[in-house]
Amino acid sequence: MVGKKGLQQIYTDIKIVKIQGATNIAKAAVRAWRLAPGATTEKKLLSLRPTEPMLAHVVKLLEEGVPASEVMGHFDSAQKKMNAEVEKLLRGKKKLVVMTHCHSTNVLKALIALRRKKKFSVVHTEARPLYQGRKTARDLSRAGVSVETFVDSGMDEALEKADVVLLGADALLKKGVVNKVGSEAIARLASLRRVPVWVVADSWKFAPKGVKIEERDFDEVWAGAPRNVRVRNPAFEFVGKRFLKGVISELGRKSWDEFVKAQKND
Ligand code: RUB
Repeated sequence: MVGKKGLQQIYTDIKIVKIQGATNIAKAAVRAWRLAPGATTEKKLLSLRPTEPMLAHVVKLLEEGVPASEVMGHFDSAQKKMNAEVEKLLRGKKKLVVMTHCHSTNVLKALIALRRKKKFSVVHTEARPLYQGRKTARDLSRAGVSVETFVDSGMDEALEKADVVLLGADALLKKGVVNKVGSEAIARLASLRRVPVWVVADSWKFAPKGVKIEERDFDEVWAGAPRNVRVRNPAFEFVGKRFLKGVISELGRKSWDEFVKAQKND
């Protein structure tokens, strides 16, 4: 009975974005599977966040019989490799300012690991309407990193200060990345300013067939909007590979095409 209640809680927390970000969602899926392995759990998990291929990848592995402990172990070992690659990329830079958007576990953990090796600061945007950027600011501040927070519409001001942009990813596609709405504008502006943009992401987010972009409840943006006003709330957007230097994953630092080549494309 306790298990069942715990399971419902996991579903609700994923749905209402209390559990948020691709890695945390995938880890929560493993916890749900441990409570109730089988087809019903699989179906329910897959229905919760359509823009999260890592969730689908993890569920497939569990369904094929890969032990939950092995799946969980992947996240930490992949993260360590990403941390090392981010350090290699950034260690030479003096007075480093890193820009990021929303909240990405892969980016955050890499930056927190970098903090032990060198001094840098972070500029970031809030990620309206759910303000996941504030979680980024809190996590970094706790780790002793100086942070400047900008409203989303101040992204160009933030970019003016940045030496590099590190974006997380929900889905890695053949032609670019799907990440939190706002990522595309940041990447386009960064390319005008010649600030390099790298995606830091676990390769389990690769989705060769693409993903459905989730549009969330309009109430998150404007509850009680006037009649004739249609409030739009797309949670994610696609950023083409031409705006990206490439992807830093557990497979190393690669250009987009090199990364895609290293994947199974079926
Ligand atoms: C979060 C978001 C993040 C990626 C990062 O969106 O877009 O950039 O999920 O993934 P939401 P990770 O808050 O709507 O889930 O955390 O694995 O780095």
